[in-house]
Amino acid sequence: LFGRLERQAPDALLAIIGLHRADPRPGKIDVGVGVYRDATGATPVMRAVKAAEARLLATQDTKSYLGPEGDQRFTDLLAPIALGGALAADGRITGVQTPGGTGALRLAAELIAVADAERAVWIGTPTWPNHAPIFRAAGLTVRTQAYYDAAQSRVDFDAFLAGLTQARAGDVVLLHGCCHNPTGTGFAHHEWAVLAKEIARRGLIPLVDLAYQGLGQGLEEDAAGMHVVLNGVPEAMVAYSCDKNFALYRERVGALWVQADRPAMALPVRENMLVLARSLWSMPPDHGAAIVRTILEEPALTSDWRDELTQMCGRIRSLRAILGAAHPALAPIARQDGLFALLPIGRETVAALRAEHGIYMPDSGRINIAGLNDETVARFVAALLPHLKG
Ligand code: PLP
Ligand code: TYF
Repeated sequence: LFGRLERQAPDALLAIIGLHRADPRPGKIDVGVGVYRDATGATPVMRAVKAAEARLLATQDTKSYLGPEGDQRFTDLLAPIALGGALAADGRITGVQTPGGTGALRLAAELIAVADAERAVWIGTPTWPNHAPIFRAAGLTVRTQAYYDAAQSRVDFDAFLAGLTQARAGDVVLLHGCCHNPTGTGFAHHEWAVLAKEIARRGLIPLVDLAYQGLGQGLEEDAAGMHVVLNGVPEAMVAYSCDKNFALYRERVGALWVQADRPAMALPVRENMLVLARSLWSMPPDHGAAIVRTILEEPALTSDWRDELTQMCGRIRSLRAILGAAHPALAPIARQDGLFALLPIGRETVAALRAEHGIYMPDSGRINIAGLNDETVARFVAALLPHLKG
């Protein structure tokens, strides 16, 4: 049986962690994998998370099974933050805990497939390399449409809208809710409104991947575009990750919300989500969701979490401002959001930066802004400038 298997390449983004670690040069810079780093290069456990873990250790009296929905109080407390108060109270929307944003995307894919396996999923390019494989793994057809104008380092909104005209009514459109991976670009507020109208008019179903809420402009701001879409269409899905905004990465914390077209459909939708979850992972891991629940149950912890997140977001924004001011070709970075930016350089330059300067990024030229600090950003820019045009 296993003799039939072919070799597989490792995840290119995760491989950079090992390459950087193996480099003995003291001044090496890791702008590879997308995790937040503080000014010392660490990805610390957040204060509120530590406090919540201490409480859980002291008070948790069972590890017995929950159910396929996971910690429902976690999902219910998270809903007003992700969806806003009005949508969180909307009887058409139902949500369950998932193993990270990846689990939410996979559950969404499986739900689409059981409802109608003929629906295609439309994905703007470029995107997170795991998106297409997740939908294909559920047996769905993935189609791509242009999203990014590399020459201008901005969203090509006209091309994205033109891409939607190719979709059939009932197809699913994947949207990054904020902090686009890998480009850092996003739709302007008026573009979200146009998009919502177009999606509704064409009978498409938006699936919003919200993996970085609070790391762009702020918790409320980062979800505002998504709210416009949810309010403008009958059916929608939200794949949410707490792994970045609570820095819980390996704990695998996320949620999937599905908006049905009428309240009576929320229950059948939910029952199907639970059946699918049972065969995918039976029930999601508890610890990370219990941490988030504990933080959101306690106003003092919630406010400390928000403060630390705001500070993380501020650090990213100030690094963006420094990069944007360094060269005209980098100026768009100052106007973009989140951890990522796509540098206007080719693979040869990526290889040269790695070989000559110990600067690690994927071949796409995507950088994790938070991999820099006030000292390394100057060296990074100095190494990069000779390779930029204009
Ligand atoms: N969606 C995007 C755009 C991401 O960059 C990531 C990153 O890991 C995810 C989803 C998945 O997040 P998680 O680690 O919670 O599975
Ligand atoms: O794009 C990134 O760097 C993050 C982290 O298989 C990540 O989304 C990368 C690859 C992967 C899982 C997470």
